[in-house]
Amino acid sequence: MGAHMKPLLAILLAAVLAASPAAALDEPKGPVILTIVGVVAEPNRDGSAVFDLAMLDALKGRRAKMDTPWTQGEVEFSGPLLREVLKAAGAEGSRLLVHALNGYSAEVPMSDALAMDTILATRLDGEVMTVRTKGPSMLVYPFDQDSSLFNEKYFARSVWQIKQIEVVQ
Ligand SMILES: Nc1nc2c(c(=O)[nH]1)N[C@H]1C(S)=C(S)[C@@H](COP(=O)(O)O)O[C@H]1N2
Ligand SMILES: [Mo]
Repeated sequence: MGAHMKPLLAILLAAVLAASPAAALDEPKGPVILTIVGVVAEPNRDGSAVFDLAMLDALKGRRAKMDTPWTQGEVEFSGPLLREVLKAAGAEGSRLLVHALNGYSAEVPMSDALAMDTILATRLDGEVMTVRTKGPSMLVYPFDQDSSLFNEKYFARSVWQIKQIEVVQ
């Protein structure tokens, strides 16, 4: 092999090595709005997976128009699918403990993320949800897809002002 090939190989090797960490979770550039703790295989900060709004926006999401007990008339929630957030974090477990800023928490079976189009809504009618409007994120069930979900069992799991999701084995 000619000596002139070596720099090219070095560049290719560097490119391959640089590409591998891209599969892991990026570092948040903006304020952290969600922390996933517990069984997390893709941590990006102190063993946990932290997300800013841009990271959540980059994930496959859903927008859904629906009525809820907390809103007036039909509204549109949008945000990443919960299962995509969990996948990005490498979360593996049987249940989730969803903790809110106000101290409320709810236990959510992993199947609610995997078998349902639950979203971690970050926007209400296109506007970023602030703490004042039940943000920075809210667990929204697909009430528009399945009206049988419209009951107290799922209302109690509809945690708003989410701070942290704990993944339990
Ligand atoms: N952050 C947060 N989310 C929450 C709650 C809460 O207190 N804080 N209450 C839960 C319960 S028990 C129910 S039934 C629904 C509806 O609560 P509301 O009737 O007080 O609006 O929201 C759920 N999500
Ligand atoms: Mo409730």
